[in-house]
Amino acid sequence: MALGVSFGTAFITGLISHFMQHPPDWLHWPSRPVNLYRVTQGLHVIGGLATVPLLLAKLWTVYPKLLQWPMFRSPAHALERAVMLLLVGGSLFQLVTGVLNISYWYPFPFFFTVAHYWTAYVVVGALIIHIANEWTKARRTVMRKPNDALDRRSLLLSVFAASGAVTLFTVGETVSPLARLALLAPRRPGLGPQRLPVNRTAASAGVTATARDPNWRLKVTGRVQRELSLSLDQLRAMPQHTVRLPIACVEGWSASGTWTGVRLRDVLALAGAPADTRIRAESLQIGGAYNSSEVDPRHWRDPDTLLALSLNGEPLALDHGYPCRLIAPNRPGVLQTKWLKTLAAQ
Ligand SMILES: Nc1nc2c(c(=O)[nH]1)N[C@H]1C(S)=C(S)[C@@H](COP(=O)(O)O)O[C@H]1N2
Ligand SMILES: [Mo]
Repeated sequence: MALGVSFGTAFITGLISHFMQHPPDWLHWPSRPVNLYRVTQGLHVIGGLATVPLLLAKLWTVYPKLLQWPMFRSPAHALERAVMLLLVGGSLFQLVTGVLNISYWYPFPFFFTVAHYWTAYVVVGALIIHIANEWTKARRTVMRKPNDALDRRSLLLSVFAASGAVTLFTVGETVSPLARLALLAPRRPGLGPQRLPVNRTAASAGVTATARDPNWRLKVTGRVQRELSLSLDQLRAMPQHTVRLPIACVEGWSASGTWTGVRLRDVLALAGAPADTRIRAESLQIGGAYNSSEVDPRHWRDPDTLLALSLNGEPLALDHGYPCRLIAPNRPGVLQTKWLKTLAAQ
């Protein structure tokens, strides 16, 4: 039952994350509450980690069935076993690839997000069939007082203790008062330049020279009345706003910062961009999966959506996107594009 709940939660929060990053035309994701994605993705990743002991314990209790003989008693039994193969194989695949992904280790030949996304449907499909098949039997077992109640209790207690320990030692990657306990987490709030973690550094993005170029300009192009080319000084001369917003990485860690800069909507008003346009924010970074992102109208019209020039009271560090980066409420970290070069109205 615990596995059913945790897989269900992972599936829903995973779909949220997927469709936030790949929104179909009819879906307009709200920009509020500002911490919503931080919560759903924290649940996805930390809940997923806490699921590892649950799944291992479950497999340990059922593995003798793997060796049962004859392998297939009937066509129906063969089909049932095929579904179990998908369920067990798929579940292990999701947990293993998820853990490897947040550890930045990619020993597999496929692209993580695509494989993790499609396997989720296979696992949930197989899980629904499995629950339907086992419902009556499981109900009976749960209701009945087991003759080895002590064994069952100690097994459950140790499994939940293991799950709880995993949670306790990772949850600090998003709940900052517990940051010091986040020993199992790959990123910790507070660690990094300007007290904020960094995933992709300027050096690894290959922008150290272009980002420091004194002739850097922010270009506003596309479906606008006036194209703009703004220097850093011109951006600094516009009305500045300060907001407190998190970077909420898809890998589960998140941390709030105090960002100061120009409202995206002010710059777009200056350029005369239409109210319904989507903005493509492009980085100086050449190549890489996250060198651009799209900002839908709900997000760019939000007063908290900034072209940030400073973080925690200092000019933006190079690794945080100097000279100018996007920061918007309720958006995955991958869409908070650093080292901006162009805003193109679609
Ligand atoms: N140009 C560019 N911007 C980027 C990225 C990137 O790889 N390239 N990574 C994104 C990811 S995955 C995250 S979580 C945030 C992290 O921002 P920070 O390094 O300032 O904490 O930046 C985002 N912006
Ligand atoms: Mo990220």
